[in-house]
Amino acid sequence: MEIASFSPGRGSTGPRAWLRTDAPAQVFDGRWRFRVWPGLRHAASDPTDADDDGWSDIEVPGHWNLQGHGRPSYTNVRMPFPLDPPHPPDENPIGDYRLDFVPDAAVLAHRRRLLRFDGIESAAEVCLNGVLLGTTRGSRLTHEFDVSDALRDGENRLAVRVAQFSDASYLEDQDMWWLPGIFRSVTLLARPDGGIDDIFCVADYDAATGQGHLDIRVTSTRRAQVLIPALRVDAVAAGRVAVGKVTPWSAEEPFLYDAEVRTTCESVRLRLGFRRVEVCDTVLHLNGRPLMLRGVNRHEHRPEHGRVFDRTVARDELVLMKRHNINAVRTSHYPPHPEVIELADELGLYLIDECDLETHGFASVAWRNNPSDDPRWREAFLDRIRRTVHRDKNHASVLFWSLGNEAGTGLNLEAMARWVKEFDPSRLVHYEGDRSSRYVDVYSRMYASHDEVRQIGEETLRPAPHDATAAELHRRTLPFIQCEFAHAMGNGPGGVAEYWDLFERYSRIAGGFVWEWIEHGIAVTGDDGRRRILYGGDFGEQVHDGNFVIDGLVSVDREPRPGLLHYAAVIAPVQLAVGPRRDEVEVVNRYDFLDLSHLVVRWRRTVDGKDVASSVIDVKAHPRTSTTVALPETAREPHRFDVADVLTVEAALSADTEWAVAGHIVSSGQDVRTAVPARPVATGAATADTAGPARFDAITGDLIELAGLPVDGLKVGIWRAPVDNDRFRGSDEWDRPSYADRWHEAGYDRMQLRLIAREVTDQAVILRLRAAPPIFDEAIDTVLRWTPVEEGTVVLDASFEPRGTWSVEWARLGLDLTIDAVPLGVDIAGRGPMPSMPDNDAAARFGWWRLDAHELIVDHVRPQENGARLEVRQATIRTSAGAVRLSTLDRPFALTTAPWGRQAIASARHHFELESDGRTHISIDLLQAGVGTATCGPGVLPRYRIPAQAASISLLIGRG
Ligand code: IPT
Repeated sequence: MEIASFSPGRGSTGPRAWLRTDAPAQVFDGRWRFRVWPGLRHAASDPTDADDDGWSDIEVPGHWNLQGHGRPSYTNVRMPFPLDPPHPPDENPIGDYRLDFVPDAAVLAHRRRLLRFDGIESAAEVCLNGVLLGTTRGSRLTHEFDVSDALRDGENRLAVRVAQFSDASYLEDQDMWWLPGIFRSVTLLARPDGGIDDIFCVADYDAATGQGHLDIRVTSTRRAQVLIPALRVDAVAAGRVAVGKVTPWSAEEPFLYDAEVRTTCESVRLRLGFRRVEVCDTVLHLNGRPLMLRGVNRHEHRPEHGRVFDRTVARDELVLMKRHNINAVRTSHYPPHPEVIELADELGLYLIDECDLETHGFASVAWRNNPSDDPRWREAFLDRIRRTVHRDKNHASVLFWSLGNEAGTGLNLEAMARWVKEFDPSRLVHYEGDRSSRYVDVYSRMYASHDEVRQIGEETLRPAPHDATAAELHRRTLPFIQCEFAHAMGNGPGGVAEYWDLFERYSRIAGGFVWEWIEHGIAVTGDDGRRRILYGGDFGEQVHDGNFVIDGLVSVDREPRPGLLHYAAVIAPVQLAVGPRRDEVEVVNRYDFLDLSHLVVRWRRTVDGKDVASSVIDVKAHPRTSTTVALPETAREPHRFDVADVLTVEAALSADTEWAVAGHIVSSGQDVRTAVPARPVATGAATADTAGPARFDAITGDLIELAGLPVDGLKVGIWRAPVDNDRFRGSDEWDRPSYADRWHEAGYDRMQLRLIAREVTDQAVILRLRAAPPIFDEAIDTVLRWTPVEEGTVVLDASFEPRGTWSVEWARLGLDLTIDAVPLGVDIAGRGPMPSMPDNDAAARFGWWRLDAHELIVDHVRPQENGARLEVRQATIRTSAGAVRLSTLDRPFALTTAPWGRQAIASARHHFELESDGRTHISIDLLQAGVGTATCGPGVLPRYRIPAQAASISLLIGRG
């Protein structure tokens, strides 16, 4: 087997569209026989050998290292073996697959037959009945072999030898698990004589006239007809066919026409969406209108099955995207299973369909010998893009062909772009690595900072400098997208709303794609029988990139992380803002095509947790316009309240769609008016060690009992268990250590408390404390004044005054305490129901939320700070020993409640290592820093950082 060449695979028939046909087919998914060798030199010379020793059963499609043979391994950019192209390492598992089968009579009835492989990682050699059919390269690409002669009536033996690594690995260095095997279906296809071998159909829409046209090319020896019943089209399928007025396709209204292309021998079903994508004067247009891409990067991943496709799961994923206002997917970094493209057509998602190409490993040597610029690899590059484009060329959802990801620059990429432009001028070419944008149709970047995005937005509004190069002048004519931004790793990403403001502000900017959709954890069963989610390094890899593979908006089981909910609110296609006098709602229609008639907009007024009025308002607005709608008197007539008077406006679907039911909320807005309870009168019942329901240690002054509960506190906290973004240096501060390191260096994680003085008056117990990190001389002088008030309650006035220089910003500023009982839940009047961080909070609405214990924490695969609810005004913390109630008497606070402490979180490497310590850990934070997106991109924006500062809060505390 040849696995060290520069060439594409050999022996397959030319690439063509993946078509739905009535020609017979036989799918070979199921149990195959399998054996694995440690390297090619060990492998039996004859992969088809009759001997049954050493073979066992395996599931196809599947990855062998998720089925008990070897172990998965993860690297991001770096190659797990020496950069020695085109050679794979000697230590290179070789899997032999074998299938004995009898072809269906229906297939045998046709003289021509093809054997199709939709995905084999990384290189295969295919033999049928001892005849070598050829080899494959391009793991996520389709390969077909002509088996007309090799196929027998009766018993057949198919043998496929697969190399885990090959020359192809150098071109497939995507940030994901290395998962070898036949992981997509294998199908035997009958090819009727006079049948339809290929179709290339461009369904074009002319927005000026409303007319549709088909440009259709059919590969057949017979004459083909195209039929579109809904348009009464019955025409010869050749060249340009006018089809009259059509309803155009868009993600907002994914209108598809069922079509049939047929000869006398075969019929193929197509679902056609008429649309036109183009660039008009720096603006991305679809169907004659500007287009905004609200995107995510989607890898194919399932925790138990890797990249093996499951239609139900994939459909659910796309539905979940639609429910979260996502309208675009970059198929990072390879073409997904072909049915994903069909689903995108049906559900309405714009695609950047990306070629299976990434040579990122060469970045480790400053791109020396990068295959992208080495003529020996040229055919391999061209083969990959041809297979990508041919397979998916008939789909409305595909607006862009992407040449690949992170492959540097070079002649081979240019050649790919040229081929695409020539073959399919109806779509746009995308490639991020071409910074000068010489051979692409859109200027694309990843993780550009807010400032840079602003500059890019502005540059097309100003004349180019007189010495601008031709490339620069060309780039200035292009729309801009961020093909990756807002790295959704762990608790984050922060700063998305600020990006989106910029995307909305400049017409040149056509949106962006969050990195990334799903976390790629791998599920295994632990010794305790429980399911565990693992990441890089957990399988004993020598070279790995740890939890960098856990960076999604949804968990591995596709449960939304808070980041997804907030992203959905940021990109919501309708924005609702209640006017300051509550007399009107400003409605911004950000849809590109819809006029809001598909939505019901309702407002609701909630006073101290009770709904007091609501009604539906009539809203109409053309796409990309805004309007104001009056609110009735009941929205604002005076009402007494103790905590909050909240007006919430929600826009919901008025009818069921393919992806959500009527009533599904697309967007919401709020006006919140708050009040604070009057400060109760002191009862004058303080003693040396009690202040109403608060009891203090006679020696240390520590709080030991609160509202009848055994507690430990109060401590002053300025540190958090680092989130992933805290552990990395942001692109804005490359030259500085990460915040996690800075906090640790500065001792913030080891604060000490010194009691300066305890004063007891008949009104209050006053504790003067100095909270300070070890080693240095900064300090926070803290005064805790406990004033017993009416029956069983106490007012705590806490004030903080920093002393010294404090050169590192704080993670937060708050009071920490633990209750010696397990948490049962928390009821808040505050922003929720989901957790938020100050720069990642767009979806959090003020409300009276009842949260159960499991809702207090987010099970991040790698533990980190999480679970804060912001702007809380009242909270009841429920524990197994009873409840305590807090209300602010002035500013709101952020509340974090967890069954474990921050040190435990920070030192655990996996969620499953965390065990409740039987206590309830509570933080009442006056200030919290944002999280930013430093794992890739800029760190926390300055406005969300917290330099040392004085602050104070007054709380009323009692039994819950
Ligand atoms: C960028 C990659 O394109 C993407 O695949 C992923 O690895 C992401 O980073 C990080 O999760 S490349 C990076 C060097 C900016």
